[in-house]
This record gives sequence, structure tokens and C-alpha cells, in this order.
Amino acid sequence: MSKIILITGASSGFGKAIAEKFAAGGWNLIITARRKEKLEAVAAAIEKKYSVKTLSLVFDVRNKEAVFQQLENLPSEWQAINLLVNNAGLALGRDSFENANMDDWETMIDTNVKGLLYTTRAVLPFLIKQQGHIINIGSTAGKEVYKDGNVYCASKHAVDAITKAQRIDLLQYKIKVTAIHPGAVETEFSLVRFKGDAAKAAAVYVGYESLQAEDIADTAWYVANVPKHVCINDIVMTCVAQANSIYLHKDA
Ligand code: NDP
Ligand code: 8X3
Repeated sequence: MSKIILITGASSGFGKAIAEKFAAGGWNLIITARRKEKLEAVAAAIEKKYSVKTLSLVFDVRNKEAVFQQLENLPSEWQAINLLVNNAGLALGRDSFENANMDDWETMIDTNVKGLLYTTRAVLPFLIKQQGHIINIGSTAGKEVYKDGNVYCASKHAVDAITKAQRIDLLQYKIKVTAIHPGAVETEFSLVRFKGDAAKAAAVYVGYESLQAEDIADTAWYVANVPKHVCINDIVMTCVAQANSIYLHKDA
């Protein structure tokens, strides 16, 4: 029987690449995001290419009622979830603490922290039955704070702490918990961060070869396919031009 993966934020970037990677490996997919058209296009392309089933769920991870309504009431054939990838997330702005927009702070905390908590709690009864696996997408921003990164960095430090807490508290259920913390990856991330300013977003990736979403998908595939008795706890990954969230070497 095919395994089932649930990926939040699968309408673009890492989530979309992870969906494609696991579909290629024969897993059935539950994919979620807010943008219905984009999500359904991801599902249609995957079903055309691979003999797997997909279930697309459109909701905002910040909306606690919607998260529980959608996930607690999954059709019975979709409840045997083996792997949850908490990926939906975003940065908004890159501003010094005294100037940063407080609505942006709340959106980042509500999405990156509370959304992850709601999703995990809603899916947990199914994961417990399967002795499943949780992969949380953190960031190098969750390992070192950088200038003007304030609340985005704080939200990813929270993901790091929540991952450790889940691993301890869920030990009794034999659930694996892994965090993947990437450095810079060229996706829609910077376009979202800079609120549609394409030139500013593109500039983030000039002068070096950044990671690609497929690199994160390959890593998720690896950690999901180690032997049953092995749990990869924590992976920090960057491109060769980057040492950590502060030091990035750009060619002139
Ligand atoms: P993208 O912007 O390409 O993808 C983000 C995904 O999250 C989209 O599918 C988006 O879908 C979804 N999403 C955002 N907000 C919500 C919400 N409120 N409810 C439901 N879904 C939501 O960025 P990435 O793929 O790069 O980012 C994925 C994760 O990786 C994020 O958690 C990010 O913080 C993290 N990360 C990114 C890095 C990078 O450099 N790119 C590096 C390290 C970590 P939709 O808009 O349709 O809802
Ligand atoms: C995304 C990477 O460096 O913009 O988490 O924080 S960074």
C-alpha cells in the first residue's frame, strides 16, 4: 500500500518540490495552501506524470478552526498519514526592530509558529496510529539571528524549539521528528518578503549559486527513507557560498 505524505504550503517553492519528489517515489499526497488555482495546478501536473493520488486542501494555516475542520475530517482513505511536512511559512519585511511593521510580525508568528502548532495537533492522532514522522522546515534564521531579521528569526528559533519539544514528548509514540534548516533558496520566498518587489527579490540571489527547492526535497526524501530505527534530528544546509545566516560570499 502506498504511503501518505501531508505537505503544507505546496503551491510553490519547497512544498511543491517535495510533492513532486515523493510522488516520483510512489507516495500519495495531501497538499495544502491558500492559493487554490496554484495548488490544483500542482496536483494536476503530478497526477498526469505519476500514478499516485492527490488530495488538495485549501485553507490558511493561521485559521485554527479551518485547520481542524479540514484535517480532523479527512476522508477515511486519507487518514493513514505517514509523514507530515510543516513547510507553510513566510518572512515579511527586513526592517530594524524599531521600524518593523507590527502586522508583519503578527503574520509571521501566526503562520510560522501557530500554524505549525495547529496543523501538527490536528494531524497527530493519525500520525500516532501510523508511528509516523514529522519534518519541520526551520531555517538558518532559526540558528543565528541576523540584522533586521528580528521576528522572522524568532519564529524560526521557535520552530527549532518546538521540534525539540515534539521529539521529547512524542518519544512514547515512536514518532520521528526532524527539522531541516536551509539557508538561502531561490523560491517565491523573497518576492513575498519584499511584498512583490521583483528587483529586490532577485537581488538576493545574485553573485552566487543558491540552493534550489529540489535540494530541500532531496533532503526530505533522504530523512524520510532512512531505516525504521533511525531518526535524523536536525539538518542545517546551505549552498557552498554561505556559511550561516550571517556570512554569504558573493562574487563581485
Ligand atoms: P514560497 O513562498 O515559495 O512558499 C511558501 C508556501 O507557504 C506557499 O505554498 C504558500 O502558499 C504557503 N503559505 C504561506 N502562508 C500560508 C498560510 N497562511 N496558510 C497556508 N499556506 C501558506 O517559499 P519557500 O518554499 O521558500 O518557503 C517554504 C518554507 O521554507 C517557509 O517556512 C520558509 O520560511 C522556509 N525557508 C525558506 C528559505 C528560502 O530561502 N527560500 C530558507 C529557509 C527556510 P499560499 O501562498 O498559496 O498559501
Ligand atoms: C530563509 C533564509 O536567510 O532569508 O529562511 O533568513 S533567510
